[in-house]
Amino acid sequence: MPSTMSRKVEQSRRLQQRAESMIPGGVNSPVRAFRAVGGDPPFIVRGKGSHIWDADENEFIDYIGSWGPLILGHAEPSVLDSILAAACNGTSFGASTPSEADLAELVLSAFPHMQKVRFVSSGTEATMSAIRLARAYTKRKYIVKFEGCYHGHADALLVKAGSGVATLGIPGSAGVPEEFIQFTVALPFNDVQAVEHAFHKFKHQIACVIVEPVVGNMGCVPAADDYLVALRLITERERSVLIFDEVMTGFRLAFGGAQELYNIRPDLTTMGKIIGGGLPVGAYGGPSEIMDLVAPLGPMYQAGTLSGNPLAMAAGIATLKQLRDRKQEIYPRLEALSGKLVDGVAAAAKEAGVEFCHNRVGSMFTWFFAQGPVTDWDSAAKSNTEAFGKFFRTMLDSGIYLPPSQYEAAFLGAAHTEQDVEQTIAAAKQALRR
Ligand code: HOZ
Repeated sequence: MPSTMSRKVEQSRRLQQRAESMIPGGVNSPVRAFRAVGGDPPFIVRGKGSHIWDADENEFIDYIGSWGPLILGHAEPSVLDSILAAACNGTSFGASTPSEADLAELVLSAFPHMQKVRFVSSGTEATMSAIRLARAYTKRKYIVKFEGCYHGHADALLVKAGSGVATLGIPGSAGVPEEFIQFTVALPFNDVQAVEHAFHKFKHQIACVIVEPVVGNMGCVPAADDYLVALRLITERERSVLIFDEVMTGFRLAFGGAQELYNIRPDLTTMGKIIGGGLPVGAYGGPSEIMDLVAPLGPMYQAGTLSGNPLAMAAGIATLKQLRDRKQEIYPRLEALSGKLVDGVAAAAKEAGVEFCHNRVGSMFTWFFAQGPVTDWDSAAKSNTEAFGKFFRTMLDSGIYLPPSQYEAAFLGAAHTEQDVEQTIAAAKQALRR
């Protein structure tokens, strides 16, 4: 069980210093450096189920789950077996392997609007490619995205982006020439009028609207009632492509993602995380009418040496098969356990008189240190990030590993137990009282 108070940090601190001498910030993805919350980032050496251990042998209940992919938990036996079996046959060929169509079949079975899917190696590649495809299909230049949404780090998408960009308070990114973002229109999330206005202003010029149907990258922020319906209706009317970025929500909120949950069919869907079962993967898909523009069938070019990598396919297949076969059990349980956790901590905050609100959809959630409601980037940005940092550090010292940023969603998985949840609520009670 996780220790109740205070953790050893000597080994992690030594590893961080070593990494810092060679890797920018000592990390290969900025949020991991804990700049927004302070303290020593634990160096993780092992995970099993819902728990992870660091180099100082501290044990944590993990609510990051590798930022979403590990819905079945760490080192899940069927996923490991599948990866090992694939690895024994070789790790990469740069040629087609049978497992690519096996994973494609599973993905297409869950997302009825998709007739074809292309695998890439990350969510960034998936969204970047989907946008290129939308531009190829419509022969238009402008794209609409929403403030606080994050769709990877392609140049044109680093405009008012969420995730690490929001965490570090970077307005955009250095190194992105103005000309590269001149066709990116960033609008407030959950504001239908802003979308109508943009389509009026850029008449017949908007290739696509890309949206996280439940935002996970400014913390968890759900779409308001009928917002996604409005986006669907407007994009249809304007013959613009609607892209659901389901990198986080795909196979998490339901087997068929947010589009199943809300019963809305986008034109293109991007995915990542869960479909790779913890190995690097991304995907984009849609109807053949659009997907057949992708090379070699059509003129939209996109390629990758490790695309469709057999190990990633194996991990994804094992994960999706479990989710498919156990969906009647897994998703209702995720809903119930996440509800208990999120409400339990919210009640503790109320009792402690802390300014606090929460958002949750299924097993994605965020506790905001803000009065709320948090419905868009402006309201999320009102959060007291100092109070969040304090809460985060106290929870970490109590063996609870939350995302080290107010602006990243937390995830619960199938391996979490009632005991994990009770222990987390108890730790939060103490932390909030302080
Ligand atoms: N910004 C990523 C999640 N939204 C974090 C990825 C990582 O650090 O692994």
